[in-house]
Amino acid sequence: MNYKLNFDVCVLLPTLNEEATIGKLIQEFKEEGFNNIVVIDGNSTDRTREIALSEGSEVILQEGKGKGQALQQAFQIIDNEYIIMADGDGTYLPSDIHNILSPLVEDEADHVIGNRFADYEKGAFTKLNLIGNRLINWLFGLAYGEWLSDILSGYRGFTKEAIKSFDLNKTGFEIESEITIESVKKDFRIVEVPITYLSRDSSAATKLNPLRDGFKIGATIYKLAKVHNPMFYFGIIGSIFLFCGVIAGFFVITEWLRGVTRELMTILTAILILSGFQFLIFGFISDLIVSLHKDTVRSVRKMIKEK
Ligand SMILES: Nc1nc2c(ncn2[C@@H]2O[C@H](COP(=O)(O)OP(=O)(O)O)[C@@H](O)[C@H]2O)c(=O)[nH]1
Ligand SMILES: [Mg+2]
Repeated sequence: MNYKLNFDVCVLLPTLNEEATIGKLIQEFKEEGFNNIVVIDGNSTDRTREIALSEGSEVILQEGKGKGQALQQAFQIIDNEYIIMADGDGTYLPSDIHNILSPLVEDEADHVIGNRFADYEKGAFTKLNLIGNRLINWLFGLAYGEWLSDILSGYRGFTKEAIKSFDLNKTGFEIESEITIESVKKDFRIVEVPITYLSRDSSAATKLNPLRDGFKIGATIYKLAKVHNPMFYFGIIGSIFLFCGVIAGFFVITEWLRGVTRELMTILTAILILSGFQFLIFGFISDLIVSLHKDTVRSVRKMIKEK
């Protein structure tokens, strides 16, 4: 089914030096029936803005730096009922937009993620990309209890209500994680749909550094879990302390069996194990507080809705 002009849709494309692909991309979205296209450009030094304008899209110059800042700025300005975002690098198919839009307009989702792992071209992901993505999706599931296949996808759709309620602070490539976390925290319905993922045009390099950005994304998922799943947040710290304590304790006992008493190591072992338990208990208590708080928020929401 084709979902087009009857709905108030904005297609949002963040770009940074994508002159090789942006023109064709805009043309193809128009062929699919979507004429309201906004390019948010990160001060490209090539002809990206010029091409985007000549293809009839609206072009906004981003004020700060990073894909995250660009999206935050665009989300504030755009006021359409549905917002679909995609990369400007031609790795996503404009024809897949119907898959993304359909759960939104059918009122089955508030946030739709295009799952790139459903169908990807050979070479679209490096080995490191594949491992990194798998790890990050797993960490996300563990921390937020929502087991998704592709939380880092750049092809997504949102309702206006969802977009306007997001509290976003990340300026770089952590933005996709932050958006997904915000959706889970605010109880929005997330649906994943299959899409096709192509490899990048050989003349344009990715702006993502897999190790540096991968690490930043992992750290964001972990840190933002503090107020959502404190048992996970403090549990990890507690487990590390306990693990070190057990290793130190093992050493102390084997030495003691040989007739040598290691006083300092014994003290260290005790501190590590006690601190580990403290963190775990702190996690349990925080978890209780968060659960109670969530119940209260739900009741308040229900009351507001029923009014
Ligand atoms: N406006 C803006 N867009 C950016 C910035 N960095 C990357 N992008 C765009 O965001 C999209 C995703 O970046 P990309 O390098 O393809 O990351 P990858 O898909 O994870 O390899 C592309 O369309 C980039 O041109 C930025 O700092 N500002
Ligand atoms: Mg890309």
